[in-house]
Amino acid sequence: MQEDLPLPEGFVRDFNASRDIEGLQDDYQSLGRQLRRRGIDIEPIRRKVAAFSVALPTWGAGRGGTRFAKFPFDGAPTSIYEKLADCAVVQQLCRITPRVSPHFPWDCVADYVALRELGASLGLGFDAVNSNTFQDQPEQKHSYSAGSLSSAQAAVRDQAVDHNIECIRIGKILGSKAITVWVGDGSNFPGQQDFTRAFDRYLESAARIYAALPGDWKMLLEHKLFEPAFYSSVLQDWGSSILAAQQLGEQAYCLVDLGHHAPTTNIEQIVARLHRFGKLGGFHFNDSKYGDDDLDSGAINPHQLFLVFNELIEAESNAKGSFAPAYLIDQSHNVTDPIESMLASAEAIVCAFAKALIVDREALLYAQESNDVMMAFQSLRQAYRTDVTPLIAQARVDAGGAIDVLGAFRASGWRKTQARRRQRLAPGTGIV
Ligand code: AFD
Ligand code: MN
Ligand code: MN
Repeated sequence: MQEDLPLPEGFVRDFNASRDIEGLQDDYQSLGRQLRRRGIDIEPIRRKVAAFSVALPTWGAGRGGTRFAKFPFDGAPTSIYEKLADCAVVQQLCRITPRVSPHFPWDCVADYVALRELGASLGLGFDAVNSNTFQDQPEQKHSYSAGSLSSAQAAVRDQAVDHNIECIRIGKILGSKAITVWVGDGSNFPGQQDFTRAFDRYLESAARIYAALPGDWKMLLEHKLFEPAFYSSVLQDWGSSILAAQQLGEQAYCLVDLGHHAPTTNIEQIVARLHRFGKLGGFHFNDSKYGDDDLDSGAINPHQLFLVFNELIEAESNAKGSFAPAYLIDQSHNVTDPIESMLASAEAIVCAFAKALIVDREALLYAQESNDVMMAFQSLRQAYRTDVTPLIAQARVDAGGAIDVLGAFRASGWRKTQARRRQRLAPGTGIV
């Protein structure tokens, strides 16, 4: 498939040539010497960084918003086609986001074969599909106002199950290999819902979706502690999620969204626990200060992001069977240009990954086994303190990406060009 990349052929090359490529090479060599003094060869690390990837959310290309307002911006994408073009700009500049994760019915089209081909021409594949039974659609027969997969009404559950099975059908055409199911089911008042009967209804519906999975697919169960105004949610934490995944079967896994826990939750410990029982399905990366804020990954708590990746590197080194968690950026871009936030977030995520790769795991293990608290902590702290940005940038440039992703995006004039081409969205109607 001939790639029809959104930015002109040669734009990245010319941009890089106008920047200090030699300076970057010096910094990379210097980091290599620093790591060599620790007994670490930078080249295998660079190769792993070059092979790293994280998917982009189609919905992240559009304007996000709060419960109260959404403030559109000029040049915002107004269709899945324009979202794909924006995601392709991210990939063309950063080189580590080669897949998008679509969301239905927001991304429904008449021809999914053509959509898959358009994605391929833009250098994009399709990752997990996302179903949506947390909103009512205009022509929908039964409302989800009292729940969807866990609804007390069988007709509502049937409609929600059918929607998920339709998402699987679409995903098969797009080349996806997983479906992520997040439901906004729960209760607002004590007594509104019987906890057990609601969870049993959720499990029964999830089993019907699971039965429709192709043999090489995964079903990712995304738990979430609360929504504003909630008293309880049906799949509220990793405990309920692993119980459900274990009951559903070996193709069911737990999906950890970094914003879906009570503040102060030790998320990296959840990662270790889910992996230990073979149920770690993947992550939705974002950051938060108070709730499910969907802020840019690493913007608030980069240390937590590093600790999550430290557990992932540890898990991969003692993987039981395959280790292939799905990585997705799941953010809401309320005030920034979504492309800039996705570029910055992809870089923060791969930085955390690279820092976790340079943890001296032998020294860490030795310190842990000998109860040397300070040296165990310093094993992590030394890696976290290391500036890996030259490594990230060199790997990106070697892969044909930009030496400075935000500078390149702004120099491209992409958003201004799109503002002239794309329809202006009225306030409050920003595309989800
Ligand atoms: C919302 C939910 C959840 C889900 C995402 C996409 O909180 O994170 O994964 O929408 O459906 O952010
Ligand atoms: Mn999510
Ligand atoms: Mn969320």
